[in-house]
Amino acid sequence: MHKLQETISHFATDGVVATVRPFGNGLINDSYLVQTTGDAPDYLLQRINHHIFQDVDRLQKNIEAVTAHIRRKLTACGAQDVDRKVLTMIPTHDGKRYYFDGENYWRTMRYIPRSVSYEKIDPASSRYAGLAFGDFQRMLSDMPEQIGETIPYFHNMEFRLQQLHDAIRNDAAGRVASMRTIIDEIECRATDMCKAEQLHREGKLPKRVCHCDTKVNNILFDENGTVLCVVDLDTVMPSYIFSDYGDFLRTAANTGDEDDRNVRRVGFNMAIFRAFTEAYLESARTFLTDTEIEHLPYAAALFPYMQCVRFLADYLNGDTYYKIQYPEHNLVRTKAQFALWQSVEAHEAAMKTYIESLL
Ligand code: GN1
Ligand code: MG
Repeated sequence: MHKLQETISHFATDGVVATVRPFGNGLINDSYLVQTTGDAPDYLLQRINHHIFQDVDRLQKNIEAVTAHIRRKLTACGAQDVDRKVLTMIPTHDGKRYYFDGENYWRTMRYIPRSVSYEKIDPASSRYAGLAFGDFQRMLSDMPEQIGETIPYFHNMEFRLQQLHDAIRNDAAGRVASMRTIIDEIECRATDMCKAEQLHREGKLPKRVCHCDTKVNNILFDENGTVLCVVDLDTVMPSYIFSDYGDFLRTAANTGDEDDRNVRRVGFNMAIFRAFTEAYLESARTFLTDTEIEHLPYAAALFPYMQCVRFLADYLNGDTYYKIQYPEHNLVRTKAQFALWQSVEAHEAAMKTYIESLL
């Protein structure tokens, strides 16, 4: 039997497996679509990157807690089609949350039928996404289980800069000399960009349960263009609401690609910003503090900046974290995120004015 077919056979799925093929564009885990014959559901089989998610047991427990809580909420409010609005994890035949083959960790969930994800979306879909993230944060605000950080200091800007400094000091791939200009520009703005940690220390900014990987391609839409659910729940953890707001805009409001080789294509799309922000505030305004709202433009700039720092650190380390498709991929990503960050900052005043007009 083919290795992947053998792997899926350990899970308590229905039906007979017809095909297993690579799926999606994630930079961390590997995903496979498992198609079955007849009426049985299809599944998504994933190899968990355990170098990055080192406590797989904890990770899978978190996902179970989060999906169970969302399912209860949806059921309580009489939502239709609940199985397409929240992930269903499939246990192994012996009731475990994942399967370890001696080398790799695997998990399986139901594939949500008739769902699509996009790399690019328009203002109308961004509106749905804004409502969806507000609801997601609200639904998780009273989750009884305590969940911890699945990756310590994941969206902590001070920590990400620290990692960059370590990468510069080690210069493992001998690439630091060629990156001086961009490193200097990053450094100039470091204190300002660490404002979230500063506000948190001063007791002015709470942590809430957030998704922490709200890139556009982690949102599933139905055939009518409304949001079904947010997937890729590995990083659900306590964070500042800036995480979900900012990372969505980083990917959705970029006129170019995350790894665009042509930085002139990269820019901040204000129409997407407006549609998303209006809807997000509509849904999240009931629980956001004034400080959180006031810093949304900062959040929009923070995530391209943070991603630029993370891609650059990985480039300097010799590409050990993100999957790359060609040798300079992390350099191209760094420059594209840098360009996006600059464009977002250029729109800061306009963002502030727009947000004020909504309040
Ligand atoms: C990773 O797995 P994926 O591609 O959804 C990363 C995110 C980054 C993103 C950049 C665990 O997400 O934090 O923003 O790549 N996830 C992790 O594309 O590091
Ligand atoms: Mg993903």
